[in-house]
Amino acid sequence: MRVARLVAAGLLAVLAVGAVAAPAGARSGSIRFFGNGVDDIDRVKIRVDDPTTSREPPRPADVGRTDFTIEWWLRAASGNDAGPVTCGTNVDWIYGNVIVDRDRYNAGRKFGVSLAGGRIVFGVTNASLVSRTICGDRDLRDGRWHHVAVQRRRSDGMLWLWVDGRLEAKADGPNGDVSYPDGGVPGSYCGGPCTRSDPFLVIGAEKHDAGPAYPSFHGWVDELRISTTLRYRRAFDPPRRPFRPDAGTAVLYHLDESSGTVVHDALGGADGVRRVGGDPVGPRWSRRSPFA
Ligand SMILES: [Ca+2]
Ligand SMILES: [Ca+2]
Ligand SMILES: [Ca+2]
Repeated sequence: MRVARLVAAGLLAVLAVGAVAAPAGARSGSIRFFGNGVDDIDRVKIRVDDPTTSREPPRPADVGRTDFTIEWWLRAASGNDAGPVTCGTNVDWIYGNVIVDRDRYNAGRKFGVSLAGGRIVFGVTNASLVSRTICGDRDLRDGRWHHVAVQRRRSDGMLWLWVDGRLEAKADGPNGDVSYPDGGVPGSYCGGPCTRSDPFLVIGAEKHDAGPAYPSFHGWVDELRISTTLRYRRAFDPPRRPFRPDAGTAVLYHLDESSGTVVHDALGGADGVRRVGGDPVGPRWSRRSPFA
């Protein structure tokens, strides 16, 4: 009985590994953004809501109803010139070079991450428009890859910011559900309703193209994982290889595509779109990787 169970467990482990291993011949890579910040290009867009209906199945990238962790690797290029912001009870993360944007224009239940004065900045606003922005302390504009993780606890709104496995900031943030409201109607602040920006998670750019005061990220992003759990509770060694999906994984982007406009979610439920354009043309698939 015991042996049979062990054999079964081993078989399951083999099956699980086989199911998520990278296909033979796949190469590692990342995606490079150029900070264009105009015309809905130079970014990756992942839909989190369909504003025409409130009766659709849950979308995996629409986190905030539970705890969450958003993490990825980044390598800053030149051009991330946004100055430091004042951290505290505000939305000032929007003035950094925006890397992860789940904003809603002039509405609550939103969050995002940027680089301000080269430091990682993470902010959350709840349904009552109470906001909190927390700031890292190390300038990441050094040409190296860095692992960044931001976390939020649903029960009390606690926020954490980790860089290369070290806790750089922590604060008690606004409470409540910050997921995208189902069928939420975007406000008319984008030359009409913000239907092209609000209901998306945007990577690598400020989603509304609201102007030069709200700049976009210049550099590389790799291995973006969003989890519905708190991944980190103490200092940790940054991961040395790509993630494999587990029970806490909501979406996972290896960014190894090297061609095409589809940005594949390793779990298959939340493919994104690479919106290409600008000068220089971005975003571009890159062979750079923190795992080389
Ligand atoms: Ca990759
Ligand atoms: Ca709180
Ligand atoms: Ca929703």
